Amino acid sequence: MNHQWYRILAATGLVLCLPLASQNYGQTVELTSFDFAGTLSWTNSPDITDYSIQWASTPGGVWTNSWVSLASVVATGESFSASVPMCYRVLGIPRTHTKLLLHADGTHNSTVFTDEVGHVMAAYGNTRIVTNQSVFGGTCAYLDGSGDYLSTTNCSDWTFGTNDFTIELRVRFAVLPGIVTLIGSHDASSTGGWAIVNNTTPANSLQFHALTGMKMDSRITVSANRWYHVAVTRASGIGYLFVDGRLLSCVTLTNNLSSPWRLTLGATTDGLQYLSGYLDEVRILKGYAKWTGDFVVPQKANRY
Ligand SMILES: [Ca+2]
Repeated sequence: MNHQWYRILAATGLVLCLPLASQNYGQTVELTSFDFAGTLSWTNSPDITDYSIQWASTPGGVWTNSWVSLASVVATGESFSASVPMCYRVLGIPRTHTKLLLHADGTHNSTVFTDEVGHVMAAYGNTRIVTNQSVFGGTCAYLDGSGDYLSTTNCSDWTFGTNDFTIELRVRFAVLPGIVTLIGSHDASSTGGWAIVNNTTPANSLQFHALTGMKMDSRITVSANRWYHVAVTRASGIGYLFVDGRLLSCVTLTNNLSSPWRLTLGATTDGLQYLSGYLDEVRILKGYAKWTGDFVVPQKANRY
């Protein structure tokens, strides 16, 4: 993938756009204007998802991610205001990496869950959309902890092999009953697959499990009745576990991650480890690691 960087000399009013050598991330977008009052505008490419802006004091300097990531750009353009560093770089993720994107938006008590990628998402038990909680869109999924979960069929989209990936979701626990599977292609009675779980060892700690057991542990004790952003990524054989944008575990993770079962949210594939709580804004990127260090939790719903 190519990206372009844009050097903006505010003092003189010159705008220079020079292509750089290809990198693994980033995508070309068209810088359309800079008003020299701190607003940068560009035109979206339709097949690009997340945008973020980086800046550096020189074109060859260290690019900084400290600006807010623009996870969702719903119009044909976006502007962003900030103070005026010398050099900007606008990055995005090719849409083809997105394998699941579930906003859990809809009418109250609906059992229709739409994956923007197109996977059929079946709701089991009393799983439904509710309006009394939400991160984005005014609604989310509610699971009552007894027989409720969401599921798709088996699909190679959940088989990451040894490549990069990103799994992210929002969860709000209504109660903390014990071990809970938030998302995974994982059977509790055997080994294999992968899952993000809330485990009881240690008490109520968010973890990433794969193959024969726990691979990463956040080592925090979660609470009920508040939203968490949970993310797991792998970049070049290194696994990262984040809670609310904080990197809490980082390990060598070179395992070949298969997907021997269907994908489930809120329970294991064999109907155990039920979640009592809420899920919103679930996304899987295959072949792309969105984060490898602390980040600002996205402030908008993701765009497909
Ligand atoms: Ca939502």
